Amino acid sequence: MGTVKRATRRCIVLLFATFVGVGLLMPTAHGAAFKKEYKLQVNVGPSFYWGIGATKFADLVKEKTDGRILVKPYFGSSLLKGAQLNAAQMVAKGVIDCAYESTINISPVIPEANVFHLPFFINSFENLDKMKAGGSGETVFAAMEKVGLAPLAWAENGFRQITNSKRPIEKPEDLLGLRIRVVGNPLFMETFRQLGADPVNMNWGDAQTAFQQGVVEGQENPVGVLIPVQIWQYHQYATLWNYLADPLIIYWNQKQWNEFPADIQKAIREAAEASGRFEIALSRAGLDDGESLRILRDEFQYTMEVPNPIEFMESKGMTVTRLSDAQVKAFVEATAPVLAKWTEEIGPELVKQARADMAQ
Ligand code: X2X
Repeated sequence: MGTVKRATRRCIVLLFATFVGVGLLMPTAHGAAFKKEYKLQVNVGPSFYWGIGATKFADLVKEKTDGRILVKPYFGSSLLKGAQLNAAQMVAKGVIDCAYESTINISPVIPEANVFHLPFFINSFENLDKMKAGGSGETVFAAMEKVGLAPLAWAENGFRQITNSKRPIEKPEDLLGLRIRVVGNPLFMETFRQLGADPVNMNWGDAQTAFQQGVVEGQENPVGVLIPVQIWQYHQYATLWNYLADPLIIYWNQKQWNEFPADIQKAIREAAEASGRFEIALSRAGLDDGESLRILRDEFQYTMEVPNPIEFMESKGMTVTRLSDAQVKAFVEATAPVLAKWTEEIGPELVKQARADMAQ
């Protein structure tokens, strides 16, 4: 019996020593504390430019951290059961680790993000880039930091265009009574009501079924969304009106972010920036002066499957309407009350800042 007891004691001593030893060997604050997988929220599917950007981000994080950090994209808002507008709240709480997400979907938590969604306010890539790089972008990032989010970089869904199954939209009256699916952000509902349309809000997952079933007659999304959903199957008419921009932001739960060692933070931030540059070029390819196609080819050795999205939609039988400056002016005037009201909601200072950024 004595031998058994002694053996047991020796065993306990050994175990204890092992624990102490491991404890001493283990890096104390960081290192060993990484999760097996970091969940990345993405509202759309993997074949959208936005989804391709999210996959690129995950790949680059793995590469740049030598496999220490593994990010897994969860597409179609599967982590949120489709409730796209809850993304920022869930990342702030730490229920989801990070997101590759639209400024529209962040707006319930960050009302400042609606500065990008004011109707007929931005209208060009150049203006959008000036806002992101200027005080407007800074204000949005600072607001995120205040609620427990760490913004890392910008990407892009694109300027949103309208499609419908009834008629070409050339003037505000053409929208009268059209049942249009919009995202559940009140600014979108009010913009379309102001134009005389009949907006209904639904999550993206439900929207795709609604297009198929003809529950709605129209919708608004950038070409990077119109092409993968093959919108021409449901809507014959598209109007390129650039009525508002939809940037994406790559962001992380702030508490978790602050606990990462500096080298990991640096690697992830670089991955976010590079994937954002790549994804913005995908979203703009064929829509700018050729710069985005050049970036894709020279910097990423990437050949676009659809180098000219507008021609591509036309080749599928769509009637694509481009608005003249005078036609755009009619929409600017028709939506002016919404712009005025939402300037107050967002904060006149931020809207003033946005105008100053664009005038740079
Ligand atoms: O819901 C939409 O329309 C989408 C896919 O563009 C966004 O997530 C904002």
